[in-house]
Amino acid sequence: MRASTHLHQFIKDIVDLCCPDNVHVCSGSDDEYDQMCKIMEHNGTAIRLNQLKRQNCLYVRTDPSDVARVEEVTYICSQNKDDAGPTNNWRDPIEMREKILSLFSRSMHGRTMYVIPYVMGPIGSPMSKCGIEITDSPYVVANMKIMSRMGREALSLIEKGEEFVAGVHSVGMPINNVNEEVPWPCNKEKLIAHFPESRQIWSFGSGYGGNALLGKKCFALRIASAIGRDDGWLAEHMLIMGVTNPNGVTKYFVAAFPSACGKTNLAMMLSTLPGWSISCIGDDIAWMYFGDDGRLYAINPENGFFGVAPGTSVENNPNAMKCIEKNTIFTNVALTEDFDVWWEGMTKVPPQGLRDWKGNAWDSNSKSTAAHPNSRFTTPIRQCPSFDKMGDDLRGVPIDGIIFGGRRSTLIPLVLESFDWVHGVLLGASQSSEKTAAAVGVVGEVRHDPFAMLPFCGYNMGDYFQHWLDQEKDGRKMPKIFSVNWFRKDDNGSFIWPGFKENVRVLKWIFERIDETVSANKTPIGYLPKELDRVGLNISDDKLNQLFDIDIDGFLKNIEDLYNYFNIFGDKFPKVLHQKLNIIYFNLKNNNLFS
Ligand code: TSX
Ligand code: MN
Repeated sequence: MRASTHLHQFIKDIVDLCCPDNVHVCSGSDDEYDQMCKIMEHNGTAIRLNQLKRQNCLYVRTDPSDVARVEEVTYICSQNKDDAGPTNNWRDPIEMREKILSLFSRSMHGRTMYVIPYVMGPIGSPMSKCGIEITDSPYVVANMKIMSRMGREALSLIEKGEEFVAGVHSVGMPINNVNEEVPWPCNKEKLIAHFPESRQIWSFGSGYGGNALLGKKCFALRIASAIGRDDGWLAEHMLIMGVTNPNGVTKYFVAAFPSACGKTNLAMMLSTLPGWSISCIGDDIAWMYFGDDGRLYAINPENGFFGVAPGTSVENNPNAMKCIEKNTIFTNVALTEDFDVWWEGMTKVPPQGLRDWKGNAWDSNSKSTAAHPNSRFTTPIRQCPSFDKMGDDLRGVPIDGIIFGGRRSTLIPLVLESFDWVHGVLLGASQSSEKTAAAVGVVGEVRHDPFAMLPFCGYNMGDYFQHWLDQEKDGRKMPKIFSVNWFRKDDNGSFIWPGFKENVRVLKWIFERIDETVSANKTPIGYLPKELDRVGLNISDDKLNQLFDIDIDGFLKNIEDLYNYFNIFGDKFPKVLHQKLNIIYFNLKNNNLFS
């Protein structure tokens, strides 16, 4: 039952357990992709979209109960409970294996079992890693073809003895009689179990997104973060972008944001500043290591975007709109009369004759949204007009800046530079975001989300903070660390900063701080800009000042809340971070505004 490192034994074990009717080892060819599309169309899972508007695109509706990641039933099954930590669900690996055996027993009966060999990261990169995902879902096969380097090359690496992360996925709906198939098979009972020590993933009951595309959150974040802890590198929930100045000098940044902060928009953004341009390496995950030259390098383990559709428009993210013109899978968006797609925020006025994500006729008087708030596009990264060819570089790109973001209507300034590495790590650990209407819960409530890794860290988050601190070593050129917040509001409740393309002004300041060509004010909370480039920007001095105003009482309360939050990590919370927080608290309290 334990997945052998030998592929053929692994396949045989899973066949014996899951009892599929057929086994298909994926080649990753375009013909095979077409075959998956045909199966989905035949089963009613997918509809082919209008070829003239969306060439080679599929429209998929999931079961209404299977629309998002299932964090409540996501487990880290380390030997010791303490290795999962206070932010993860833990189960004893032996108990979990028993549970898995019963769930997966005969779970693929009547179905084809697909064996997906894939590589996360550019093939040939020393940073890349192999995986095998066994699944009974053709939707997963098609999505994995877009999201990873899937097929023959991966298989040949594994057959030559390359280690791989073993993943088993079943929608959990065996077919006992023919004609029993439904458009979106899934199971009421769901389970996602990670075994960081034996590098295994078992996912049952859901066919959607991060639950089912095991290369993404399960492997590239949860399992990879645990491998990174052991082997001295970082697997992070970060976009990777290039910023090029008018002299043609490019610097690369990584940035971590909680959900609903527009991370994909930032990764693909355009620039309003003449001569400045932005390029995209990735929008979700970065694997990072320090090279022999002492610099930090990053690769994007992914090969596509699995982006949230609602809010994406020609105005907000023209590059994303270009990406999704062809070869894209749309899931849970709305369908137009002429077989195109639509979602809230795509255009101001919805088209006539829409069908919503559940297949019902929809108009603007309908109570629910036409597209599900978590509806998605799966699209190849190379279709992004701003895709940076360094994204294929085997060594990765050198990282000069690390950015931590959040959605905060008060307190947190537009941009701030940390005093040093330890303070930067504290900024990451302190990341938080206000809930939006798109998520369940109270709108405006502040949720802690350290490093935007809360649901994705595969080990104890206290150890994770220490692992970040441990990166600082003699001989290494540590990237500067920044905090950003596009979402500060004025007294009328309006966003102060225009955001989007204008964020390039903030990136310019960060770029020039790294180059040491622009000055800053030292304050108790970090370095703030003396001035931002505001040529061509219609914003008053007063408004600009509001973006950097330090509300001392509010900040002190914020820090008190952080002390409480960090208590959940107990002894694992690094002392130096606590000390750093004490210093900031002390200086604020004593009104030491420095300048
Ligand atoms: O993605 C966003 N970014 C980053 C873009 C590169 N969003 C959307 C977040 C939802 C997922 C933003 N929303 C950003 C932003 O920088 N800023 C805001 C807030 C905002 C919203 C609307 C306006 C301005 C700011 N509209 C006008 O000013 C007209
Ligand atoms: Mn993400």
